[in-house]
Amino acid sequence: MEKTGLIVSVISEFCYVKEANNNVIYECKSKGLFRHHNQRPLVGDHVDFIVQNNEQGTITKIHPRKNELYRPKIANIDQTVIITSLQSPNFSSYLLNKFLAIIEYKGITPIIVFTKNDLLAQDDDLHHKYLKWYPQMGYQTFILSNNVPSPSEWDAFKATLINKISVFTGQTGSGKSTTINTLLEQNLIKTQEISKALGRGKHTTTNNKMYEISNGIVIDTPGFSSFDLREFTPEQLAISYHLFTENSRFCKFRHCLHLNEPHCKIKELVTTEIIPTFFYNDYCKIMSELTERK
Ligand SMILES: Nc1nc2c(ncn2[C@@H]2O[C@H](COP(=O)(O)OP(=O)(O)OP(=O)(O)O)[C@@H](O)[C@H]2O)c(=O)[nH]1
Ligand SMILES: [Zn+2]
Repeated sequence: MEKTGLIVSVISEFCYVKEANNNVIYECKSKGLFRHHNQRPLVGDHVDFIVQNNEQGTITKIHPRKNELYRPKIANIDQTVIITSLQSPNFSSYLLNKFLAIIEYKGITPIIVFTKNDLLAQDDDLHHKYLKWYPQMGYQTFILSNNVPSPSEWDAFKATLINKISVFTGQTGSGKSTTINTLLEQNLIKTQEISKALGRGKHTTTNNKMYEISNGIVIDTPGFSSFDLREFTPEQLAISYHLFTENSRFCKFRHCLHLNEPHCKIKELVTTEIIPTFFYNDYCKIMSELTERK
């Protein structure tokens, strides 16, 4: 019988497929066919599969992907939650903006979650200098603490996860796992650690961990420090952020890199404080990192 489902885990040659509209997970092999076409099933793939016996099956078709990431290997991501700690490790706008560039360039919606708000002193000017700018630039932003959770802020954050495939990313130690645990502990939400459902707990350390939260899938990427910039060109970086994508066409020069070119719309937006100076300076730093490498 042919079914459709979602790949929730890939462990060596096996794919674990959650059947659409229920919680049954089938252990499936993919037909050798895919290998010949250089097509490998990924977590997040929507697939057709045939069940032979019990909970074992064969994947017969991988549906077209709307996007895919290489590190971690995941397809059809709806959004990436960038977990950014305000202290220990210290806030780095440069690191956050690097994440944003890659995520936005791939057409994936970013959600910024600032964690460890409890460690920040009342009079800290981080908010004034940096944090307040992100929502002003149009980013969905949450300021949270796992130690002193504020219910309304957490509820608003949880609502963004409903029915979505969300990848949690961020610097190591920023609080990805802790934030997922806080979500799991809040009993209003339906939870299931998919790797547990697979009964293969011992494999989970080598894999991204997946959870069902708010009827969506949340993927943790432990020990994953930053995205790979290798596939990024300066021209792509120049149109990566949504404000840059929308406004680059008003630059005088096509393929303007917004550095020393005259009549650059992006630099004009910096002057008028639509784009904050620190954001632009980080952009220049990422750009020089890209061009030095070439
Ligand atoms: N004070 C405070 N500590 C936090 C908060 N969130 C996480 N932590 C602590 O920060 C440390 C790192 O958190 P993790 O959740 O392990 O970080 P991670 O991003 O999953 O790290 P990796 O698995 O290495 O990628 C732990 O000691 C947490 O207890 C917070 O909101 N406030
Ligand atoms: Zn420009």
